[in-house]
Parts: sequence; structure tokens; C-alpha cells
Amino acid sequence: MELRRVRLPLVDPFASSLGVETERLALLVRAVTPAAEGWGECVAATEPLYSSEHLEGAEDVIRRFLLPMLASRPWSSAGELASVLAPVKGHRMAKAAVETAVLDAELRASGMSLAAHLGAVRRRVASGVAVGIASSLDALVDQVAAHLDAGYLRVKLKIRPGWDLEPVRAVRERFGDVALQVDANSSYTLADTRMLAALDPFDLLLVEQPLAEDDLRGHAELARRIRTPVCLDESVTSARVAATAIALGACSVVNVKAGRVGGYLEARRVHDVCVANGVPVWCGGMLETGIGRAANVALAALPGFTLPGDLSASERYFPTDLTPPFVLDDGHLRVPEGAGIGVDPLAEVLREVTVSSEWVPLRGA
Ligand code: NPG
Repeated sequence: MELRRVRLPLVDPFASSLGVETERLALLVRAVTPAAEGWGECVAATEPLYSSEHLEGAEDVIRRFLLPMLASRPWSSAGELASVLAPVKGHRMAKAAVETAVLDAELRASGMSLAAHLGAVRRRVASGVAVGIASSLDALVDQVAAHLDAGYLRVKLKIRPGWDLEPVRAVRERFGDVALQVDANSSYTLADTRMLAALDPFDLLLVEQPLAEDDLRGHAELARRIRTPVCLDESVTSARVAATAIALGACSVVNVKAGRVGGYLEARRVHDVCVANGVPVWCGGMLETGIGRAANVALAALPGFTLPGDLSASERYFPTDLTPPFVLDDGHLRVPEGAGIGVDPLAEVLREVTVSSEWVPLRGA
């Protein structure tokens, strides 16, 4: 296995209640087997502001715990990795990157696409765009106008206390009934219920993760008091938590991110639980390069993904992507059809953006 750090500048700084991202530092995991090579992208950010994981921590866990565990226990396919790695608590983004690399190698060796393996039913997926906290309402409206001109089918606004009602009102007034949702990244408390209820008249598709990650009861309480559907992101760390959240009435929509739940196989189970309960899902994004984006697009092609995802074109974030760019076509991204994740890093770009590389042999596997 290779652990390779890459650094990609972003087109524009991306601001949210979690801070301002000016570049994407990502960790790529590459699984090299006699039959094929596979890639996984670790979505952990450099600082633990979205969840408890962060990039250097994830790299350390992969190097010191996950890979030695894989080397010392018997397993024969990617579907067994989650149980092999179960003794390590948490660290789902680290586990997801390792599982995805192995799964990609396995699928490439057998010639099957990740989309087909997961159960995809679509050849293209609807593309939404996430818009960060802007310097002014005018700047926000200009950004949204440019994204709508590009063809995005839904807009998600980042909100936080002090940047919520006004931006939503400005976008509604200017763009009419555009499909609109907001993401709070857990920046409110139940004491803000009145403010969150003030969003009701704006007919938002959903409000994402208004309260703390561990506050399912609070989300259930809030969901009873506001009309906007409550969607969970950070809170849903597994299919079991998804089932619990739905049973408690804590959400009526779920954002599915493979990194957050430990991999694409668990992400499919989250999808399945939601479908079984009549809860729509959509695919979240974490500023992935083309490697992670390709796998996200495959996931979003499953039948329960009935809302547009945070699945933007490469050029929304990167002047140069690591892979051939994902491009918007009539508001959609095409699901890769090739084996595995269906895309490869461009050798020259990969060389240019690589910050470090380390090989870890997996003897005995
Ligand atoms: O389109 O990839 C994208 C970004 C969508 O807003 C987005 N992601 O909270 O969901 C989020 C947020 C995020 C980005 C979270 C990076 C953590 C890291």
C-alpha cells in the first residue's frame, strides 16, 4: 500500500462555520496487488473541525494500526475489511480510505465498476453546488448566479448564527423557486429554535445538521417545531445510527458520506436503511479530488439518492483536478463506467501535487 499526500490549490477560498479552506490537502491510499491497483481518498481535513478526525491522525492510524492489522489477519476480499478492522474504534475516514483502495483494486481485477457493485440504477447524477459564507449578500448573490448559469440543479448555502435569514432571503428574492437548502454544520442549539423556525416560509428542501453531532434528541425536538425538513450529516456515523435517528424522528432526510460512515459498503447500508424507512438521501461532498468524486458519483447513482448531491464539477474547486475533470452536462455528472472507480490519476498532475509518499508492505495478506 502507498500513502501519498497531495496538495491541490482551490479556485476560491471556501468558508463555513468550520473555517476557511484555501487548498485541499488530501491523503491518497493506493493498494497494489498482483492483479490490479486501486485508489482511495481520505476525506479527513487538516484540522478536526468537521469531526474528530484529521489528516495527520488518519495517516498515523492507517500506518500504525490499520495496515498492520490487515497484514496480520486472514481476509480475502474488501467486504471483510470492516470486520477485520473493527477492533480499532472510530477513525472511519481512515478506514474508508483503506477499504476503498482495496475495493477498487478488487473491482478493477474483476472488471466490474464500483457503481454496478453498489447497485447503481442511473448513468448520470444530478449536481448540486455548495456555496460558502460570502463577504457580503451581493457577493453571495453573484456567486449563486454564476453557479445557476453553469447549470447546477440545486444550491446549498452554508449558514451560521448571524449569517442565516438574510442570505436565504436574498437568494430566494433574487432566484425565485430555485431548489435551495442550508447547512449549519452543527452551529446552533435548541435555544435557536425560533430563528430556525423563521426559515419556514422560504420553502427550503432541508436544513442540514443544525445541532451538535451527538444531539439526536435535540434534533427530534427541533424537527417537531419547524416545518423545514431536518437532515442529518455529522450525526450519522453508521447504518445503525441512521436507523436510530429515523426511529427517534431526528431527521427526515439523510446526507450520506462514505468517509463519515467508514466506507462505501457501509454507505450503501445507510442508503438501504433509509430507503426501507422511506427517507430520501443525497450524497455529501468533502472537497474531494477526482478520485473521491468518482466514487461519490457511483454511490449517488443508487435508487434512494433522490435529491441532488454535493457533486460539483471539478472546476468548481480545482484549477487542475487529479483525474480527467468531471464536467457538468445539463446539470449532471456522468457515472464512470470503467472498472472500479473508473478513473485514474493523471501521472503528471499526481507528480506535481504530491507532497510525500510512503510505501507500506502488506506481507501475509
Ligand atoms: O461540494 O465537496 C463539496 C463540498 C460540500 O459543503 C460541503 N462540504 O460540511 O458537508 C460539509 C462540507 C465539508 C467540506 C465538510 C470539507 C468537511 C470538509
